[in-house]
Amino acid sequence: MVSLTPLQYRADPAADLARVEKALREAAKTDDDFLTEVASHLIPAGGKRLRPAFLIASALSLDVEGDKAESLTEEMVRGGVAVELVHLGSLYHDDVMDEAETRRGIEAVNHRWGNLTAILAGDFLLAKASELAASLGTEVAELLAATIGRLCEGQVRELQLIYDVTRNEEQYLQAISGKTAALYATSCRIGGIVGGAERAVIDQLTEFGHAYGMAFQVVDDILDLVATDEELGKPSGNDLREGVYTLPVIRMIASGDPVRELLGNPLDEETRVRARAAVVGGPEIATSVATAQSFVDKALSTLQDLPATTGVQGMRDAATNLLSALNR
Ligand code: GRG
Repeated sequence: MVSLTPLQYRADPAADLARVEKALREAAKTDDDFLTEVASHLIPAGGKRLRPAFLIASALSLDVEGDKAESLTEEMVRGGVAVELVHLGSLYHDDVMDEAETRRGIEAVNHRWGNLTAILAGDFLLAKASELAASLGTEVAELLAATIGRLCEGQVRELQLIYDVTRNEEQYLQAISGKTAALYATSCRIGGIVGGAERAVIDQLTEFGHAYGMAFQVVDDILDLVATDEELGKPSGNDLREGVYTLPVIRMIASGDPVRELLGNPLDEETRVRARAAVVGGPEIATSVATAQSFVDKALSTLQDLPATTGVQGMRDAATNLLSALNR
């Protein structure tokens, strides 16, 4: 399976992430055994834990002594769990919308227990995230609440233009800014806040997270077209099937390519294969990779004047390596 490169923000981030993991499992527990089972379902199934990792890396970005396990505070762990719970809750809801059968290689929550249960368990995860965020102060609580709103806005922008062959680049970038980049930006911002960084640095970290998140989603969308079913762990060209026209497709349609005639409606299997082959064979994959690279460059430039701590180096490496997922 293709996986986007995880974040090595210190020599051994595993010990930090083990603390996040334990707290994450605790956060999904409740007095009701059934709700605990449903809310915990996707946690042991994997996931890269990128958002908590960015939060901790950001929190440690000014830690010039560097690389000390004891520098990880309880607040950083709680922040990491909060952003991962928002991500997880959004996956539960996303899988309901997509009628997904699998997620992280196991049966999706909606498929196993039905939509109503999946929606409620997703709500529960968001509630737990909010509770943890509130324990970190009103600024973090407000930030996380606003971010959940941004995710919903991004997703609605995407939904409004399903199967719409007139979807343009600006509309695409607005949607991914909300549905993906907002939570990366907030993860880095909360890291800066709980790490005690000064305001200007907190803003730089936030900008890094946003630019990284934009690059991440563009790469994810390219992979959906170019990777094989085995590499993705799900059928490739899924976005085309669902009528979500991503950057390469938008550009190909705008160029006047006849692929437009194949799109605009739900596709049968044969047409999806043809449409995907057309996009993969066109120049728009390379120009979209260049767009992802420009977001990576932007992310790197925001970190330019920060000290070369292991936290900052890890964030730089994660951004630099992002496009390597495409060189399979
Ligand atoms: C209720 C918070 C909330 C949102 C509702 C459904 C929805 C609105 C938004 C969906 C947002 C969404 C699914 C965006 C895609 C994000 C994304 C890139 C997911 C994949 O992230 P990875 O690769 O996944 O980090 P793992 O499994 O590694 O954690």
